[in-house]
Amino acid sequence: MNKCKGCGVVLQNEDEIQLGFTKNIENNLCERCFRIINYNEYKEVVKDNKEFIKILENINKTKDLVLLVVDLFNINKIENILKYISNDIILVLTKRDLLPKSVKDSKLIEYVNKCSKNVKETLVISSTKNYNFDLLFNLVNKYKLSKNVYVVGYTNSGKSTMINKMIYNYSLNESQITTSLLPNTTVDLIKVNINDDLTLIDTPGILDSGNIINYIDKKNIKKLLPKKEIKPITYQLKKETTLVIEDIVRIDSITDSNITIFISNLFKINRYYKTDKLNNLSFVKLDILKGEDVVINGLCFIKVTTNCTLKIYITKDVEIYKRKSLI
Ligand SMILES: Nc1nc2c(ncn2[C@@H]2O[C@H](COP(=O)(O)OP(=O)(O)O)[C@@H](O)[C@H]2O)c(=O)[nH]1
Ligand SMILES: [Mg+2]
Repeated sequence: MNKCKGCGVVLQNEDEIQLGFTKNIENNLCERCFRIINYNEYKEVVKDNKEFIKILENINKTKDLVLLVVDLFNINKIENILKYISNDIILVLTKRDLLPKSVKDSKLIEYVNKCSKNVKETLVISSTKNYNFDLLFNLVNKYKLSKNVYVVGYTNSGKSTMINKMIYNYSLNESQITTSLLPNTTVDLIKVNINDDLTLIDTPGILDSGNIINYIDKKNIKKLLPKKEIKPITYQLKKETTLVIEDIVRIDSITDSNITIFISNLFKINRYYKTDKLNNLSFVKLDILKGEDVVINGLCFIKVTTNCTLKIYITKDVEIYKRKSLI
């Protein structure tokens, strides 16, 4: 039984529609991975979180070390995963390169401090910048209980990219796992031998149904993930002023407000006074205190520096919540 080296699916050459199809069963990659890697074409796979929870339950039985990979832009929802894991955990906060350099790593680590007693260590990395990988590698070797170490987290958090960087840095093995902007790229468990004493096991991620990635078109999906460090934009808004981010979200300042938006620099933001743009979308109205952020899941976060009221219009299934300021 051959498995695809890109996504972990069992290869088959019988049914073109089903996952794992390849014309030649001797290939290393399924056709879907081949197309993602070579043509940036993506075929949607719908996965059920039940499957992912079953994987976590099986990981629990092993007692092996778990690397829980968390995208720094989606730092708040880790409890949903932690509740399934009783193994020792190293919490890996990734995509550091996208947050402003001025923010201290220690502040980010402090933010998630004591989220679970299983967490042995927390560190901040960037896979694209190869930042802190020696530290990660040392911690993995220090805490692993057998040669197997599982890598888990939300889909798109950066698990496969991190493993590829581990391969690049520390392994003679050359094969790479498929990564992409879109959810559900990794389909099944993939064992990656880093050396004789260490095997990293990649897993498909849990889907976050409130993430905007599930609800916007391909053109905008490409913009969601910034290519370089985010330059936050600060606005002092008079009441009845509105910010419109392309055709995706509308933010009304009901009171005067002072806000800083952390969003991919690829999106254009326009300011209006008394507009009716996008007011057909559903909305939430939030009273926000100084020292809080509003998170629009998967799109941006907004740091608020004076108490204010914002009304946010967006497609109804996208989750919006308040949290203690991250930065
Ligand atoms: N800027 C930046 N992007 C990253 C980093 N790690 C992963 N990504 C991007 O995040 C997206 C999802 O990564 P992937 O590894 O496929 O996520 P997975 O679903 O958790 O395996 C891809 O577009 C990656 O290029 C990082 O450290 N910095
Ligand atoms: Mg993956």
